[in-house]
Amino acid sequence: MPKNKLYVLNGPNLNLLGTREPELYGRATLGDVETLCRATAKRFGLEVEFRQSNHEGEIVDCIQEARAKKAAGLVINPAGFTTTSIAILDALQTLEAPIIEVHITNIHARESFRRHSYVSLVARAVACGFGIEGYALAIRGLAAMIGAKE
Ligand code: CA2
Repeated sequence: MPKNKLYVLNGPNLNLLGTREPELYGRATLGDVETLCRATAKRFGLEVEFRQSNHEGEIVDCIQEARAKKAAGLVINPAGFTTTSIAILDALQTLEAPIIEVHITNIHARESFRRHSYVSLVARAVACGFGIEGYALAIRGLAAMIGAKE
């Protein structure tokens, strides 16, 4: 089976993108993010499994699914679980494929409690502060890491 599937996971409240706090998170919706991810991945011959959940255990299930399906890589915006979830960290630690962490905002320029990320312990790279373009950058970087050519 060819390893051409990327998982793009989104944590709690990201389903609200584009509907509230546009000054912080912009006006693009999560649907726009999905379209951007699919278009970027397609340039490298990659497919995207795009998910969002408000529930920690569901995100753990998605990570386990990515492992079982032998995903070529995983992009995750853990949102509010970034700073709290050892369960998500534990699940990510079982993956061999590269993991890229994305944050729409620059978490280092916000409240100090947003700065500590459990996910960063296992992420090969982090994109933060680029708005939704960070997802496209993450996929381009992942493609380079796994040798997928444009
Ligand atoms: O900048 C990011 O992408 C964050 O991961 C977003 C999280 C926040 O807890 C992280 O510190 C940084 C919050 C996601 C909430 O998404 C909303 C989107 C629109 C309106 C309200 C919330």
